[in-house]
Amino acid sequence: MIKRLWSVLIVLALLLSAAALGEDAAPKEGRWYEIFVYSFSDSNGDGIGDLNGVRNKLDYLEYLGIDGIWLMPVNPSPSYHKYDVTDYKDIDPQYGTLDDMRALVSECHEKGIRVITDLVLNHTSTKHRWFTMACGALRMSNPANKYVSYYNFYEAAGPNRVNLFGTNWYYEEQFSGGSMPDLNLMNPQVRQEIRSIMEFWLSDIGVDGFRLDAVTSYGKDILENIEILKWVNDTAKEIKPSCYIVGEAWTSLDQIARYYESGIDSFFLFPASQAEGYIASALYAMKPARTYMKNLLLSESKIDGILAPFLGNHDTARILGILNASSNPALLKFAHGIINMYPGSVFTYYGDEIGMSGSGNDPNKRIAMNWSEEERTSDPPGVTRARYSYPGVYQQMEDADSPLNFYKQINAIKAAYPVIMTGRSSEKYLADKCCVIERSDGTGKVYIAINFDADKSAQITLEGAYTLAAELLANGGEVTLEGDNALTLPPYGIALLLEK
Ligand SMILES: [Ca+2]
Ligand SMILES: [Ca+2]
Repeated sequence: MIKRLWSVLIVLALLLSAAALGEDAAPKEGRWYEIFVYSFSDSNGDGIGDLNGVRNKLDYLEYLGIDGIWLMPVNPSPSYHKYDVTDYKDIDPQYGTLDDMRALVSECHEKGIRVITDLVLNHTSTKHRWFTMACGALRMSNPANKYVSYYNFYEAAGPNRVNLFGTNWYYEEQFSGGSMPDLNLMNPQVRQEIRSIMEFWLSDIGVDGFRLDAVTSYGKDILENIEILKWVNDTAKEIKPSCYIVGEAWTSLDQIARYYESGIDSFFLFPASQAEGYIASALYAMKPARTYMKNLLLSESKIDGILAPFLGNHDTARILGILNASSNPALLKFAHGIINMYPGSVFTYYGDEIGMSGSGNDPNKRIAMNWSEEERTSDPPGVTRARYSYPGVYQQMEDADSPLNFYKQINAIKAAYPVIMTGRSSEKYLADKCCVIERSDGTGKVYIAINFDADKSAQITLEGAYTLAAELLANGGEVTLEGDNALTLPPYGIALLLEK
């Protein structure tokens, strides 16, 4: 009997450790999709996107073949974008309820989709209770009140300081001329609050991690920022070891590389995005393959962690306009193709997969997701230009050659060859307009061949023997591999090879 009990216990222990291993061993690299809830999908007819709207689109997220979604802030906030939070443990009523959020997370998990949410720690709303308590105390000449120490108050004016009306006090504020006061992240009481907020989201709601807003503004300098980030990371991983955290450090590659010292899993690879970024500049360079290869290898050599490349996000002009690709779907597809051949976690901003446009003021970059002409949310307030160059989702689903189906194909290939995401790169072949990257780690090895030429095929003769594993043809044509090593790639063609 005792012997049997022991064997049952051993089997149980094995099962438990396998389950724990399974969770912790899941690679953090993945295919991520950024959603602005306001503009994504409306479930209750008020015109504003909401959490149940996202739930209604889970089939679409599954169709895309992504590993996870990043929800821009969902907390109560007086602004449409919600980056100024008034309550870190609730959902903005425009978006729904905590129960809706729990349901969204659990339904995503059923489909194998991870969920991370924006965690805006640098500042709160002026309407957050902590700030109104602090201001009330200062107006009563009580600077010793604990909430005063939650923020950075000064008795003198200075840069990034806003006068507290009716007093001689000034508070630190960096982003909006007064409505987003900076928290004092060096204050242990503030950190206790943050620990409790992270416990709430990771344990009670069940999210899989966070996107950290504005980390370069956390403290007084980069050393302080890294120290705060290290604390955030250690605390979050203590609560949920498997959680994935990605930070917004909108700065140079060298500075981004330093931020990885905090232990945070990823920082967005801003130098790859936008008009001057690695992708757009490679596409317009005289020697695009050399430009692409150089920046890829440079990023990997400097960064010790998971890269997080992206073409654009809610703060940048959309890639469609940057590339002037409104009537050049091949170029749009190819841009998605080559950003996705970076290792790590590639983030796609909602709508970029269908070629949505947006530039100028912030709301223009956050217009309604184009499901169809009949099915869109209202645009966020302040939009001055909302134009759609490509058909909506439903129409693109029916067209095998659409940008949407090309993006879906990219994700399917990455699922079949996850070493694309988890491996590291080295140069196998390089010419001005075509290159072959070796991508490998302990789990496998693939060769990624890319032809950057918009008009001409590329002929590449490789050493060794290969088989053709997959192809991504942004501009049609055909890939051929003759005699195990003579590869022909059509214009804007990408091929995956395996060693024979
Ligand atoms: Ca709604
Ligand atoms: Ca700050």
